Amino acid sequence: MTKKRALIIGITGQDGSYLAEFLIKKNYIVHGMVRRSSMPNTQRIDHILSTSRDEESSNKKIIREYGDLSSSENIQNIIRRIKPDEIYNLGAQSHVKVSFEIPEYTYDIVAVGPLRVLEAIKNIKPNIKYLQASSSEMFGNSENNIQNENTQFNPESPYASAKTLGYWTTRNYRDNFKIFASNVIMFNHESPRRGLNFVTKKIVRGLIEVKNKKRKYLYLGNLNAKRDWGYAKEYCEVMWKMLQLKKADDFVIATNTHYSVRDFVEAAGKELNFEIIWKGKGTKEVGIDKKTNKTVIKIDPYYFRPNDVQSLLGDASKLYKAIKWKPKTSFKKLVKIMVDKEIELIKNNKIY
Ligand code: NAP
Ligand code: G4F
Repeated sequence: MTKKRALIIGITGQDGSYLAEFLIKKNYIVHGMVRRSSMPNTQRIDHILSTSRDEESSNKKIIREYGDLSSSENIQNIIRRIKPDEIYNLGAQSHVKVSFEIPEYTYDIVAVGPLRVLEAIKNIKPNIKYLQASSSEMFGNSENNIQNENTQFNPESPYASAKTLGYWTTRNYRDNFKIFASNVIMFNHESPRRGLNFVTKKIVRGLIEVKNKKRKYLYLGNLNAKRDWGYAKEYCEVMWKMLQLKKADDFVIATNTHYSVRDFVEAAGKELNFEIIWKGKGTKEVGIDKKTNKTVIKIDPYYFRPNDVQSLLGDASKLYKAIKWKPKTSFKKLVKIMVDKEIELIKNNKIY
């Protein structure tokens, strides 16, 4: 049987690396778009990165395609050459706060990027199946306490607005040009491979460094925001399942539970033998380790956003029904996975 060929855009990121491992196990030939950089940016995929460009001798490894979502020419050349069966667009400037600082760049990559890919699919090989990584951030501060596929979008950051454009572009190409194009509307998902400046990874690494006396305090922003945190490795399997359905469609993926940033600090602290209690209010609030009476958490307004989404909670029942999938990793387990792996990474002087 001929092997299926997938192109993953954003392969060096958290999700791209898990998806690549999964597709390789499924016997796919996997090509991955890697941005050119002056320093290696492939830490998360080095263990599965081929040294060969040849599909035959790549031997269950990823073939690197240098590329960038900012360039139509580049995207078209890659698609024309490798003619994939499936494209997973996970590439993005994915940090919400950063999007307020570089809105134009964020729109270019996050909103126009999907358009560039879909236009290339339409013109080069319209039977390619396309998956767009959409975001729960599109719901913003919603009037609905629980969000699903029918909840109105209310994007409140440049990132969310750009993702909303990407979402609609995907639907337009599905409806107007009959392309198999689906949106996976993902609520927050974390793992040891999460980028260092997202709050979960920052808390885990920061608290370990406080424990190891490498730093005195961990500085955070809004402690009260609630997120529906799932495990990234599980969500990547869903992406593949969505492209195996008979019809393209849009699905929310979430755990249907949510916790605050404060809860995450306490849970990660517990794994590290801290007992964190809170004193003070607003920017003067501190997190203190009850066992030593030392302050470990401080607030730095630098981490506040011009507008923050206060609560996200997903209802993924449509997905559960369509592919019989349910999340397996609880919040507590996720925190433990992240803490245990981070201790090992720090010991080995490694960053994912
Ligand atoms: P991530 O770790 O930040 O990875 C983003 C990937 O996009 C990286 O491979 C990055 O390359 C690549 N990228 C950035 N700019 C690019 C450009 N101009 N051209 C090509 N590639 C570019 O994100 P993630 O957590 O894996 O998330 C995957 C996708 O899902 C993203 O689109 C994100 O917006 C979306 N999403 C994530 C979550 C979540 O909770 N994780 C929730 C909803 C939606 P470098 O490694 O070179 O930076
Ligand atoms: O970890 P975060 O930066 O994730 P955020 O903004 O929810 O975005 C993530 O999830 C989206 C899906 O809903 C994705 F689309 C997006 O790509 C990304 O993966 O922040 C989570 C919460 C926010 O309310 C933030 O204000 O944590 C709060 N927070 C508090 N202190 C902090 C910090 N966030 C960061 N990054 N750093 C802090 O020091």
